[in-house]
Amino acid sequence: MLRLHDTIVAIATPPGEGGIGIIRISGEKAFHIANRLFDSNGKPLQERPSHTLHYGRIVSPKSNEVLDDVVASLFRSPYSYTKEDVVEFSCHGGPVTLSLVLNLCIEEGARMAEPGEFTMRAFLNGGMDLAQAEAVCDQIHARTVASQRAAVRQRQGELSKNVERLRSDLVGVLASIEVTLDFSEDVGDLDYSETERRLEELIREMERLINMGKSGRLLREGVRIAIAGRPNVGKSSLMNAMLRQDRSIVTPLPGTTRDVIEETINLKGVPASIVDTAGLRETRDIVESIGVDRARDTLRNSELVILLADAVTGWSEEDDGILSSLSGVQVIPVLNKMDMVSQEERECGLKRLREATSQSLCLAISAKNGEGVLELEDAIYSLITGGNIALTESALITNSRHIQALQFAVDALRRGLETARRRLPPDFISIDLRAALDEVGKITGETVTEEIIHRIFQDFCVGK
Ligand SMILES: Nc1nc2c(ncn2[C@@H]2O[C@H](COP(=O)(O)OP(=O)(O)OP(=O)(O)O)[C@@H](O)[C@H]2O)c(=O)[nH]1
Ligand SMILES: [Mg+2]
Repeated sequence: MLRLHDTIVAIATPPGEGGIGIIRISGEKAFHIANRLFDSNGKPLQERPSHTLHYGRIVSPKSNEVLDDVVASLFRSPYSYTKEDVVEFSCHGGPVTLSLVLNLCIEEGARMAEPGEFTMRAFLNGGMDLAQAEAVCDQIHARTVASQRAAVRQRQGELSKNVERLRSDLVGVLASIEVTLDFSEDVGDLDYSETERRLEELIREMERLINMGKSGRLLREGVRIAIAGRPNVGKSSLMNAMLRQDRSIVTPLPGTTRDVIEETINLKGVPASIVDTAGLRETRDIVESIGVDRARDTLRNSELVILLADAVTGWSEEDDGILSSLSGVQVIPVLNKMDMVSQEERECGLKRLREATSQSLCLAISAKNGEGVLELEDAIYSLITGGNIALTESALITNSRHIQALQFAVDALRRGLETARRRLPPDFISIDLRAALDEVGKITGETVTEEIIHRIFQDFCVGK
């Protein structure tokens, strides 16, 4: 249930030690509670103007003990993040100090805030729409500059503006249909071909957004890229080359890597996890065989697998086995150790790789000296973004929830379009348009259920 009437409190800064730690209180009793703890030898906080700062001490009302010297920032409703009365204490940033001050606030009647509850209130009180609220969380979690930029743009309402435009166009079409239901003597019958034209246009525009979202999603959710291959082909060396750091152990012994090793890289703005796995082979070694099982699990759960083969030993039957175990996963075949072979052998090896994998895009690299690694990263980027080079500049839509809502809206509009084409009665069309309107409204939160709201804000941090 949405509880909007309690006054909530949380530590708004990350856990641990820091220069400053902030306690944030929001709700009807924020000023009252803050004032009970705050001693500045002056007027009570309730009588001070909004958007002012006050230096004072936090004193326990029960024991009179001084807990900290702080600065209180005052924001009066509706001019605050949550649109409610808000007081923030900037304390010394130690976890013990902060939890003592937090407890005092709770003793004085505040309730501990749930994750994202401040932002949820901002949304419910009309300070921002749902897409903007979700972008707050995305900005906090952003792992690359491109993801951060996309989140800021969405928080500033760029997506919302587009969605609003779609909504109003949709409402326009709906109105032109419904007016013929109510006042057909005055306005005449529905212009079916005009309705078809407008629906087709709406579908085109929505599909354009959905297509953008297919790669835009990567900025928010990232992508998992695993390296697979026989033992000793150079998987860990490639992992280290892509990380530009010696992360994974490399030795001349086959069976070196036994666990799944995962690290994040910034792939031209896309946050990507690179996963090194154990070399795939039948083995009696119990530790290694657990590693091989884990490798297989990882490969199934990755968006892209770099299938590494060895240029010196060439493509083998084992490689065939590995390839067939990867059916259903997007694979990029790569020939490693090209520094060990002649130009001619390399071309031969690549040709063999293309035939064996039936893929035209096969690359040769040397994980050891770094040759070809940048080209590999470029190829991976184009594969995962579907060739959308401008992704990081233009990502308007990044959230799967929004993409799905648009897809459902398109499905409904297509049904409506079909109805119009068959010249069925106008109220049949309007049912589908209403369904589409409902879906579009879910993006900005006009038509969203309480359950969805809770699910969205669950992923936030406490204090945001
Ligand atoms: N010359 C050359 N040697 C390489 C290259 N890549 C890897 N090696 C060598 O090949 C051996 C195995 O490399 P690793 O990176 O440990 O191979 P791996 O696939 O992770 O092996 P496992 O973890 O055992 O499955 C090491 O001696 C590396 O130095 C390369 O591009 N050129
Ligand atoms: Mg290894």
